[in-house]
Amino acid sequence: MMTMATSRLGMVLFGIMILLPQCRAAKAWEVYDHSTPYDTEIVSSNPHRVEITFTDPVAFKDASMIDAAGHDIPVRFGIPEDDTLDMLVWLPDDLGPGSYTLSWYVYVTSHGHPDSGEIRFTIKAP
Ligand SMILES: [Cu+2]
Repeated sequence: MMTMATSRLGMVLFGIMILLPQCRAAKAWEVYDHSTPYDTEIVSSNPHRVEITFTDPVAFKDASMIDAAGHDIPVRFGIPEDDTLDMLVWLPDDLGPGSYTLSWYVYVTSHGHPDSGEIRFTIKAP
């Protein structure tokens, strides 16, 4: 009886482990690797574009940006067709000095879940 119970428990535990999302088992929920400019970077002029690099392939979802006052700054974004580890966000040409928060949203293809984050950067006054 004891053996039967133990083996059933084992089967259940094994089943749970298989059903756990890959990222949780591997503790790799976070797919953000780095960005240019990096989070909290202070740059001396408009960087014109932000490049975000991920550790695992992602599919594009969305990106948006606000200034220090919370106003929306229009941005254009995309993931290069042949490069699913990078997301590019183009900034307005007339982006002036100030602090900005760029939010990104992606779908992590190999993990089967969405992910998002923020990159804050500051353009120094001349
Ligand atoms: Cu994951």
